[in-house]
Amino acid sequence: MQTFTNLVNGKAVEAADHQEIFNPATGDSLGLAPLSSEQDVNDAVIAARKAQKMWANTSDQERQETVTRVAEILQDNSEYLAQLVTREQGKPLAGPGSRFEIQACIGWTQVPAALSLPPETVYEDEERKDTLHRAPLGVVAAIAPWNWPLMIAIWQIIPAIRMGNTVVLKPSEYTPIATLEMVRLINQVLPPGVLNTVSGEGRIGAALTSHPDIDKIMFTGSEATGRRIIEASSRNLAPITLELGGNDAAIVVPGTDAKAISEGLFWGAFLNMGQTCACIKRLYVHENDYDQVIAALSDIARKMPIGDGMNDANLIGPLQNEMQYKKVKELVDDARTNGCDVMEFGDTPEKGYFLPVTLVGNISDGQRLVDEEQFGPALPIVRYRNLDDAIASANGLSAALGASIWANSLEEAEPIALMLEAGTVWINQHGAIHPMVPFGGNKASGYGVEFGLEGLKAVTQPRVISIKK
Ligand code: TXE
Repeated sequence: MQTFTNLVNGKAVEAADHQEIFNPATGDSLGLAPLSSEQDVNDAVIAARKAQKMWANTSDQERQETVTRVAEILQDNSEYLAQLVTREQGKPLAGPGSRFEIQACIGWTQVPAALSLPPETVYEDEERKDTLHRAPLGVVAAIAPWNWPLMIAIWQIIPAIRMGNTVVLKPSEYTPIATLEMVRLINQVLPPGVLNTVSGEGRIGAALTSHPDIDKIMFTGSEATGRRIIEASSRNLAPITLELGGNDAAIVVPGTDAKAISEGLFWGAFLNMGQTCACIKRLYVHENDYDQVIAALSDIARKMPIGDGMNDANLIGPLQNEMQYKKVKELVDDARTNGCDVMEFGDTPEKGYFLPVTLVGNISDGQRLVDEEQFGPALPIVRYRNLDDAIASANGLSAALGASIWANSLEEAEPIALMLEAGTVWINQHGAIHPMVPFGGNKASGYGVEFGLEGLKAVTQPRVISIKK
């Protein structure tokens, strides 16, 4: 059985303990992942601290070139990494699956490589000149989730490194192997200590985020853990970028052509079996359009091939883990018990954490499947009578990562978009993130943004040089 290792100061670290990782589609073993100790966390932070001054002193151009080489390594190993992601995380190779995830990793590496934050003159008159410089923060603790294990790790690692920080990354305990392999590969072009890993459960994440020598925390995960991390950061005063998932609403404006939007709605909701932070998690449809929208979505759902994602024919895979599988099942069962219309599509294999593609009609706000983040392939479709009610529903929860408006024309959609409380409001698309476009949550979905120039600023600290003329 293969044993995977963490990497600290450019070297593989033997762990005292391990956990076995299994393929969620087949139950097959993938190998042993390391379980770090608190001492390992300390060693990784020390290594990152030691490397940081040297790394910050390299030229901007040198760091750009290094990050560009990281993108090349990802490209050269893209099929190997995609297959590992499918076997560990479950998303299919095909469609918007693991090959798509690796291509996203490459894009989210190339773009920060090409961006820079040169000094900026913020004020000047006859007597003075004030210039804002962006200095690295120092050592970044990155805590990654299991839904897009490589892509989200890249979102955390690359801007940090690009701006002269060093990183200690902890992958999710559900999906450590592909991430550790990615780190091993990209370390070929990084100086020792620039990127280090620790692995294990929340306890190890807590040891890392509360470590006194951490200067910045990047976290994507649940709201409950986000709150714990905020408390932990009182030990190191590290600023935090917090992406805490969402319960994104999509509103279909009355009279919108259901067929024209159905493909976008479908993948907006079922991307990665719904295990995506910015997925459509509740769909609001006018009562006159309700039947057509359900029929159009059912047509797509009926044809969706479900199964082991290593088979290129399959577009829907298993849930990643038992916790999530049980949670989604529980929310759908709750809706069924309450008399909702549960429509299930597709033949699910007997083995593995598979659930059918599920549309749930005859449901309303206040039911658990609507109000709680299901993070799975079960979409509640809520009828509305007045657009104002749908807008109030969309804004009615504390989660506020994304939202979307679906309409025949921009004239109809844009005024509604401005009324929605969310970090991003998409029009006729959902979850359409881009490496140049800032992304982050409002309200309980977190704070701070990632991507683009704003994302780079978030891993720097401003330093002003003020000159008397
Ligand atoms: O999340 P956790 P889990 C949602 C989704 C899911 C739920 C729970 O609804 O059902 O969260 O998932 C690390 N200090 N999302 O249990 O616990 C942990 O080891 C520091 C939405 O996986 O938040 C892992 O690496 N770190 C989300 C990471 O935090 C700690 C994506 C996320 O785990 C820690 C994933 C602590 N005290 C789940 N405790 C999104 N935003 O898209 C745990 N961790």
